[in-house]
Amino acid sequence: MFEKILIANRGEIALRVVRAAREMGVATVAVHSTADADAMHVRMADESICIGPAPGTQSYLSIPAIISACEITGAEAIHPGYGFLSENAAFVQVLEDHNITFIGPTAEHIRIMGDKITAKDTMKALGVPCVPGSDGGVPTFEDAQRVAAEIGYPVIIKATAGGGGRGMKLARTADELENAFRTARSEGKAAFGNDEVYIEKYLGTPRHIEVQVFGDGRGGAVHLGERDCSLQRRHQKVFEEAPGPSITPEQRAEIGRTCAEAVAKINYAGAGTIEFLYENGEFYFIEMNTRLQVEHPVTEAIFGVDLVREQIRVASGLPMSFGQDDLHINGHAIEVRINAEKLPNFSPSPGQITQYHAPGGLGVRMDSALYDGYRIPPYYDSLIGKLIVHGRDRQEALARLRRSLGELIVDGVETTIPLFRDLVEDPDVQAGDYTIHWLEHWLERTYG
Ligand code: MV4
Repeated sequence: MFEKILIANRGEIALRVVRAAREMGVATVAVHSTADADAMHVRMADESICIGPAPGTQSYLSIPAIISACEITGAEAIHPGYGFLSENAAFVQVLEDHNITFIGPTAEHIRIMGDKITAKDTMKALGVPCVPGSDGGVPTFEDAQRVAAEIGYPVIIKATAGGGGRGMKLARTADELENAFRTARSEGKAAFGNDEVYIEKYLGTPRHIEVQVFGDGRGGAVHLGERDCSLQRRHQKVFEEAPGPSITPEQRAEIGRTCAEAVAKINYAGAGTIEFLYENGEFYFIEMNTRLQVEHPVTEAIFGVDLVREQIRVASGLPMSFGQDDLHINGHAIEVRINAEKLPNFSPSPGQITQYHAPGGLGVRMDSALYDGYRIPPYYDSLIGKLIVHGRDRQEALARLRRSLGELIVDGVETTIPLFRDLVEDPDVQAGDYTIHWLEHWLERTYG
């Protein structure tokens, strides 16, 4: 096991990693920008080191600064959290060259999944069901016309370097194809320096279902069921739950086994998420994320495992502490993302916290780096906390969500807490009856 690891992140996820490491007897190094000198992750870690000025590009994204911090503190490994450098293959390559262990998959696996065409080709070859569409990239408009006619409209054009909703264009009819094709290409070129695109059949009313996988890097892998993350606004997840309310145990076992076998075959190491669109009882692969995700706690709650502990174990060369037969779902969990944002437009609301009170009690987990008097800096993501509730069933989880939202106090800034107090009362949410478009319609209806 490592003696000391460095956490190349901030906020609640940095704290999350400190907690797992401390329980394992592993010392932690926090890194921080000048704007984060008073941050909770800095206070809670065993040591800390300043890596640069406030903007993320000059601190949490600065590869030289982070490697220097590792060399100075003698940390043997880096946990990247999510965002920042967590899916940066070049960073992982540099760490390999410096003999610093990356707590995550190889640079090669990150590279494969970062290019969406290569990711889809790879998954298809591994037996994972994919959205019908082009076989690889579509170089010319004439190719696009041919493929779209074959699969039928509506189609969606996606930039291979995109993902998470960036660089996508819908063509409802043949009339719209040329514009969609050219726009997706030029946006891909402008945003990512890559104009390669691919085409898929557009699914109109799917759910976003993602399967949690975990590999040991030596051909062993398990799945930890799925999460339903359909409730999103502008490709930002807002409310996530596990298990998915629309997924049967038989479907879970089948898609789970398919995913675990796929990542086992490529010797994948660590935590990964295989994203699907789910419509009319069928799963269609869209992307794979090669990191720990924000919403991992709902999976932890229902399986009773610590995914960060497992990441650290596997990265240090130890075997996983559980196999597929040890993994059983217990109850239901829901996470809501508390952002420092002002409704109804979700505009950022940084500032000083005048009062913070976290909810508690049975089945309630609050992952947050907030404290009374903390100043939320304006430079970073607006996520300030995650409230995760767990119950014996979905009804109990919802009751616990309503109850714990009543206890939660975050004063001094605007937050998304009132949104969740409204959402939890909605009949569709209570029934688990929603698709990826439900929230945007509800917001329009509810807040105008
Ligand atoms: C799609 C789709 C419909 N059909 N692909 C958006 C984010 C990226 N991960 C993939 N996305 C979509 N891909 C096909 N073939 C609809 C979306 C989509 C979406 C997906 C998941 C969650 C929310 C979404 C909101 C709008 C569009």
